[in-house]
Amino acid sequence: MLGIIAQHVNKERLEAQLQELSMIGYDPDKGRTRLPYTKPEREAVELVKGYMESAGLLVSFDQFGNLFGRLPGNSQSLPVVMSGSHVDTVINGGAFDGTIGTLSAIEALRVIKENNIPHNHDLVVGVFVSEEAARFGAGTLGSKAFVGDYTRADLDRLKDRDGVTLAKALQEWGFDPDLLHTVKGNGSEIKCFVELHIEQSINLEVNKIAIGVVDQIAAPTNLRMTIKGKAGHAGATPMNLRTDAFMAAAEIALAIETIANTIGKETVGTVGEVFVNPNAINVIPGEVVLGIDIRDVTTERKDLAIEQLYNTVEEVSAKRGVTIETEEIARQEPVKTASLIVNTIRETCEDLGFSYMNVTSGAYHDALNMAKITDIGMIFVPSVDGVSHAPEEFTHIEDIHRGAQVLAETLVKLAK
Ligand code: HGY
Ligand code: MN
Ligand code: MN
Ligand code: MN
Repeated sequence: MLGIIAQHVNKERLEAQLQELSMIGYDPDKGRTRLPYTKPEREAVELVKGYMESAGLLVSFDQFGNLFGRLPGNSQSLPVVMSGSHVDTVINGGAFDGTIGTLSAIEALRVIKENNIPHNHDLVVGVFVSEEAARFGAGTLGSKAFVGDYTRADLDRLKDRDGVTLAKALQEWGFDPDLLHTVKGNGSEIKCFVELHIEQSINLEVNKIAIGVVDQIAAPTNLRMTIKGKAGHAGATPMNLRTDAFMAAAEIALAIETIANTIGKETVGTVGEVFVNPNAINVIPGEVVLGIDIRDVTTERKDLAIEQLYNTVEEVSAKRGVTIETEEIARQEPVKTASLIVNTIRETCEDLGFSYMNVTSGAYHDALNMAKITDIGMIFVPSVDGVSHAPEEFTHIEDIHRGAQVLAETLVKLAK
């Protein structure tokens, strides 16, 4: 059966669906913006639901808004083999992050069904909502709920920058946050979860390798830091009488860069959000709010980075006379992929004659949460110039097609 499935994976159909999906939330000057639980994300989920239906899958939603397409296997009593990804984006994002894993998983199940490829386990595609942290400051919300990691209180705790809670956002789209307990596992035992994704870095491109076999996935701690100083006159206030919240924030931001550069190669730190109040050119900033993302592939190093950051916060607060409150919005732990899945992906690359190499994922994915309840694996395809989370994000359709072929063959092997 080797290669028979791969041969049917339809590159033109994938390309057309990617093109159609990429136009949702698209602005020619800015790229795509499909924030969680906004009209563009829901429109994208509806479009993908249509693709699932035309592929002949059994479609359902859970009470978190996650979408599932199921292809029943020959025996209904076995745990399901899952794939999938997400269709939301960051602000001004690209067309490939999340979408290629979603569409390729649907394509794989369509090809398996249309060619009557035998498989005992049910095959399920999961489209997890709210994978990006761009709205609520925490990412992978849909898969976190799917693995049972959120409490009802979390849905009231997490808020967007307009103060809209996650619970309210769910309700606006007709989902019931009080039914959160029904979301876990969507009623199925999961045998494994395999996600295809763009690499979002440059290893595959630089090494001219077709497929990345992911060995570990980095995880974030997301912090929201409120720095309070004293607003004042930008001209009349002597420098020695200022309590400038922005200068304190700047010192903290530069310390994050130094900490990330000194602890380890995979230790990274980003200040992606800065809110300056009152944000007027002739007013000394009285308050600044920073959105901070610290990651590593080991918990020890990530915790060391956070500890050093908190030490810096103490020093800056004492030195500058500002008060600093820090809220931990999310904390996830790095994971390793499962050797069963890794070996199946590698074997499939050999069968199909595709070059492959081990890669570490600096980005997190829904697979990070799925690792809590099942064996996971990830397949990467090259990102041009390693760019992602920007309109310039690009991956060639030939690479996507190869990734989809590897995914389809791998899923059938795991679902036998
Ligand atoms: O931020 C991430 O790593 C992912 O793309 N949401
Ligand atoms: Mn992303
Ligand atoms: Mn992604
Ligand atoms: Mn580093």
